[in-house]
Amino acid sequence: MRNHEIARIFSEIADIHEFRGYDIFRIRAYRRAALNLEGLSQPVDNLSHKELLEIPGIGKDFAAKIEEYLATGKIEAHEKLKEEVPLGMLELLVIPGLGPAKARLLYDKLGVKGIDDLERAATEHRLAGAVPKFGEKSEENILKGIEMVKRGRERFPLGRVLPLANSLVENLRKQGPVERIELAGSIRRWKETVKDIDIVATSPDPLALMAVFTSLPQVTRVLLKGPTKSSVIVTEGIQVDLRVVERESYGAALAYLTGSKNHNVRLRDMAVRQGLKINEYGIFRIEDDQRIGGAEEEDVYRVLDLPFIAPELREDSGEVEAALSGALPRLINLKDIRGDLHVHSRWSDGMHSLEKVAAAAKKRGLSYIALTDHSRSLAVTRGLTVERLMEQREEIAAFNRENPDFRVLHGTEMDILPDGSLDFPDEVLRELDFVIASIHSAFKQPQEQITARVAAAMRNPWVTMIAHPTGRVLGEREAYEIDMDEVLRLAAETGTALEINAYPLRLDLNDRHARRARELGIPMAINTDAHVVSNFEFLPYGVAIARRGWLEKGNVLNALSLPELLGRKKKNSGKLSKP
Ligand code: DGT
Ligand code: CA
Ligand code: ZN
Repeated sequence: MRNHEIARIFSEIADIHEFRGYDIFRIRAYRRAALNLEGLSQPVDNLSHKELLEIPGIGKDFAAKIEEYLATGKIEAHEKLKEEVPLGMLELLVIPGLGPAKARLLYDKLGVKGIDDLERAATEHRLAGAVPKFGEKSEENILKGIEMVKRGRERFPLGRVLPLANSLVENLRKQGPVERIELAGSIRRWKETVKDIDIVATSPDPLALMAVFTSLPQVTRVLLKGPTKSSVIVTEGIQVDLRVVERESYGAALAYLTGSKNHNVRLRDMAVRQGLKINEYGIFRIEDDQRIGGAEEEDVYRVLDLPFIAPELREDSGEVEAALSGALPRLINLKDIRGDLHVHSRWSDGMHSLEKVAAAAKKRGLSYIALTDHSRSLAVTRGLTVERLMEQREEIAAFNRENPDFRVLHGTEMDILPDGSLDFPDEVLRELDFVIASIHSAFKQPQEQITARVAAAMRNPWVTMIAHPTGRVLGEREAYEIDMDEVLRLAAETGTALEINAYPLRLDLNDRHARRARELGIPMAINTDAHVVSNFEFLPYGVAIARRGWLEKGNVLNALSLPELLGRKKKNSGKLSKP
């Protein structure tokens, strides 16, 4: 959606304004407009001028800028502003712990104009003298941040690449000539980060298709153009490879290019032992080179007498053995998800009313949500006091009375405070339907301390679930030093659910943790943590991580019907949530 592109430009304008020391109200206005654009459920392309003005935070000036972007693909004011800041400055702003204001100080005092300057200054301990309250520890953190940003340049978060990849496939399908076309590689396996975009297709006129591909509007550079393979660089610097193959080879090529490499090696070895050869062109009998399949991907598994193995499992992490012994999991599907147990509204830092959130969830096919706004200590999110929590309870009860076909559970996303205590006392928690505990502060505590915080929360009989248990944000923040072995052990012991947070930059727990959680019988939940209704669209990412973790429907709390969910009990408590 272009909403996202425009939102990014607005926040970049805000950053530049802040770097230049412009008017704080103007900066806030841009940030607010950006946030509201992200939260919009329809594409801005479809909105009339009048409807644009109805978006909160969008006045005449911003509406004109949006229209300018839709018409020309850029915003002149933004282009001008970019010339006013040194090249490389904007790149600096993505480093955690370094906002526009600090970047400005470093520029003024040390002449830092880009990431390489910054790295040198931090290594030479010159930052501390330039920025107030900056010490050796901060310099270390900046260096870590630089490393993460540099690493992030090589692999891209799936959530940033997949929408782009889908739009490329859509374009090719429309402009053709194309018969069959699909994404392959790590994207098709839903790996959390990907190096590039791999596409496989068949076409009656491969050269014509390649000509369309290399001149798509997203393409910024053509690396290679041939009748069977072309490679281009698209916006954001991502490489895209398109392979056009013969019809009889499509399935074999798709399997080959989906990978993983190690999975394919296993299959090929098995094939050779049976006198067969599997490659990207097809499946052949070795003795006479006779083709025995390859048009369909299923052929590859069929000739080896294996059941079809879902792309998400193809990591050579036991899936071939499981397929051989009939022990493949019956993976959870998106349509199995019946509710979302982690959702925010404007009672705290969400953007929409309870009604709007519930309506959007229902439209996505869900039959219940837990409204889990933040708790009182998290002031930046306007966390709820006990008093407001009780007011919210009334609103939810009234809503449920009027909407018998959907259910809003009353929950909280309660902060686990730095000293390990919980933000609400048990008398309050026992009144709620669903209690999430999670960490939003003191991320840098040593392992023992931060693990003990989460452990204390799990031991509390009223805490149903730990949200985003490791705290990592891809490309922004590493996981806390938390001891996951201990967390998983205690979750199993207490019956506390663990979340797979579907927000594409979180995906927390990740696939490996999810798989261990399944082995330990820990109840899991796949939630969007929606702050705006468009976030419900992130659910497929969470389901994909669950599938990569071998989860079945039975492992996932929000695949239960509402009565089943409410009937569940936590091991160390009389109830999981209140019936
Ligand atoms: P990444 O790093 O996120 O791009 O991960 P993949 O798995 O997409 O890796 P990529 O793009 O290098 O290659 C796509 C697929 O092509 C890979 O999953 C398996 C296949 N492939 C690539 N290189 C080789 C190779 O040297 N040998 C074999 N057997 N297969 C390969
Ligand atoms: Ca790839
Ligand atoms: Zn949340």
